[in-house]
Amino acid sequence: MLIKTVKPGDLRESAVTPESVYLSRRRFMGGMAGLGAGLALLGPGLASADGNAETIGDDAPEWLADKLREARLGVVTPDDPEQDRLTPFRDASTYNNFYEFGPDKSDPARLAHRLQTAPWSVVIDGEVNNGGRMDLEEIARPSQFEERIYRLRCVEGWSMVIPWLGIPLAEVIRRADPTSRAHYVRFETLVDPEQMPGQRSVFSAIDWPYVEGLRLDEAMHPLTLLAMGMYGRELPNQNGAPLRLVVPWKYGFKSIKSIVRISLVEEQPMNTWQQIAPDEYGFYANVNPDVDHPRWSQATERRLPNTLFRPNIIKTQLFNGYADEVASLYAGLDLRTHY
Ligand SMILES: Nc1nc2c(c(=O)[nH]1)N[C@H]1C(S)=C(S)[C@@H](COP(=O)(O)O)O[C@H]1N2
Ligand SMILES: [Mo]
Repeated sequence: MLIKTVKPGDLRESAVTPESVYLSRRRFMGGMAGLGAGLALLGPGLASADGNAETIGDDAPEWLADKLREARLGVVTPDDPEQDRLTPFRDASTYNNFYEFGPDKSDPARLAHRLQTAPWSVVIDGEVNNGGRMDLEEIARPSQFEERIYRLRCVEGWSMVIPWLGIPLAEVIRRADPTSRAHYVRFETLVDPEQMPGQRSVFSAIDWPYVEGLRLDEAMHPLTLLAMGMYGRELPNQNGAPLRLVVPWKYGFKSIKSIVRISLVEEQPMNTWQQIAPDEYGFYANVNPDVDHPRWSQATERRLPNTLFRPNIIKTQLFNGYADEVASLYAGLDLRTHY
């Protein structure tokens, strides 16, 4: 698998983008992109060409619209030019898991528009020398936004390819200046039953807030992204606006949405799905075709969009195809017991 990292000095996307991705981007553009369109591809045209996505700046605060516009292409997943075509924005923004808005795939798109995403602040605390409550803009301002085209593999057995926009989590953590006791990072989603109907449901098994965690070295890995946009625009609320984690080599449940707290901690945090069903969901949750879920195989996945006549079942790859980049993080760890 090929991951192309673009150096800050590279300005012409067509010169540095692997052919397959460049083609997928052109397909996504509906044939509107000219060769050598360069960074213009990352501008509002990318969003509007799709016909579904809104234009950057419609809803985003001005500072965020500027950051999204200035994004450069970072890391992409060009593995297979047919399989790894971008998932249409419409599928990525209507087929969601976001239990705060309900258990059905259609609940978040239907109900998340209620969520107020500006102003938004995040508390950074725990084992840090430079923590505190920060405005989203304060968190984002010092970093260059990047576009990252990643696979997203849900533990339920479906997957997508999504172009995220955001900043490396490592930069935010570095600025918080962790102490020597910081070994893990713990994340929390907003709790607000008024805005999040799923949190009012008596049927939910989740003990809110939704919590996730990473080992510090996983959090500092260059592939780990804090996303504030996708498909050239701000994040739709149903995808975790205004700030969500994206860890492409792990099952989707690790990629926690609508984050309000990032804590550097000494002990391994208990994450929501492990708390609910520890035999089925662990802390690591690395994508692994050889370790089945107790109730289903993880050897294959259904790549969206699919139909009855084109089920689009593909082979799942170890670490979701990012093994070259991340396998060394797990040297000596038994992936069967540490699922
Ligand atoms: N706060 C919160 N984050 C969450 C979830 C959730 O229910 N609540 N679902 C997770 C799961 S199971 C998946 S597969 C991804 C889905 O992200 P998407 O809807 O943007 O595709 O979000 C993850 N992040
Ligand atoms: Mo998931």
